[in-house]
Amino acid sequence: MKRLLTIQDISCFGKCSLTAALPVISAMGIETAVIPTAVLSTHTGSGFSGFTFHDLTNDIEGIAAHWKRLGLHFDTIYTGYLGSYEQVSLIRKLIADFRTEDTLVVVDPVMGDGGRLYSGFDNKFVTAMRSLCADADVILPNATETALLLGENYSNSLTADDIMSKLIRLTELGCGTAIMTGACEDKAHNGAMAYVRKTGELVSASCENVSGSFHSTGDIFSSVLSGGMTLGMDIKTALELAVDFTHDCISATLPIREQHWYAVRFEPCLGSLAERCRKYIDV
Ligand code: PXL
Repeated sequence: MKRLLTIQDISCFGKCSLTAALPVISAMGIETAVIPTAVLSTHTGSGFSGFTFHDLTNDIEGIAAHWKRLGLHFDTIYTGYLGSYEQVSLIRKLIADFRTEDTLVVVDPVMGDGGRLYSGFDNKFVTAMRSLCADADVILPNATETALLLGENYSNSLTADDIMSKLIRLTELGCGTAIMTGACEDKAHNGAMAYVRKTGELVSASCENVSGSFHSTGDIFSSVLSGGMTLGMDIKTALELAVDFTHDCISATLPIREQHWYAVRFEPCLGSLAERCRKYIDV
C-alpha cells in the first residue's frame, strides 16, 4: 500500500487543507499520514473573520524525530498551507531526512489567490516558499502564487504563451515539474497546465469553466494530483483526474452554493474518485 505524508493546517471548519486532503487521498486508496502546521477555527478566506490560529511549529521536529526512530517511509511528501515562516526550514530538513531515491515531493505553495496574499503572509514568507519549491519534484501554484514566486505582477488574463513562459521560469526555481492551476488556453475552459523540465513536455487538462471562485478547490486539486502520481499515474492521467474531480466537486456545490459558500462539496464525489483509482491499487 502506498503511503503519503501531507503537511498542512487543520482548519476545523471550512473543508480545506487537511480536512479535505485526508478524505480525498484516503478515498484514492493511499495511506495518509499528517503533520498539522497550525490549528485554526476556520480558514482565513473571505467570509470568515475573527478566526483563532494556533501555530504548531514547535511540534514538527519532535514528530519527525519519533518517526525517524520508527523507521517510517513515505512514498510521497506533499506540503500545503504552512503556519509560519520558520516552518519552511524545518520542513526542508524533514524532506531531506525522509527522502529516498523514489520519494515524490509535491509542494503546493499556498500563499494567496485572486491577486492577493492570504492574511498573515508577507514577502519574507514568499522568499522562504521559493526555497521550498527548489526542493520539490512538482509544484502547483495558482496564478497569484506564480506571480509571487516569479516576483512579477499578477494578471488574470494570461495567454497560453504567457503561461508556458511562466511555467518554464517556475522550473528554474529548481523543481522538476511546474503545474499552474486555474490555467487554460481559452476562457470557456478551466484546468491546469504543466511543464516537465526534463523532457520539455507541456501537458494540459481542461474542463468547462464555471464562473466565480470556489474556495478549497486548490487543495482538492493538489490532493488528487499528489495521490494520482503516488499511485503511478503519468502526469497527463493525474492532471485529468484532478481536473475532473475538482469540476465534479464544483458541480455538486452549485445547487447549494449560497449555504455552502466556504468550500466545495466533495463528499458525493468520493465514490467515483475511488472507482477511477481502483485499477492502480495493489489489492
Ligand atoms: O485553501 C487554502 C487554505 C488553507 N488553509 C488555510 C487557508 C487557506 C485559504 O484561505 O486560509 C488556513
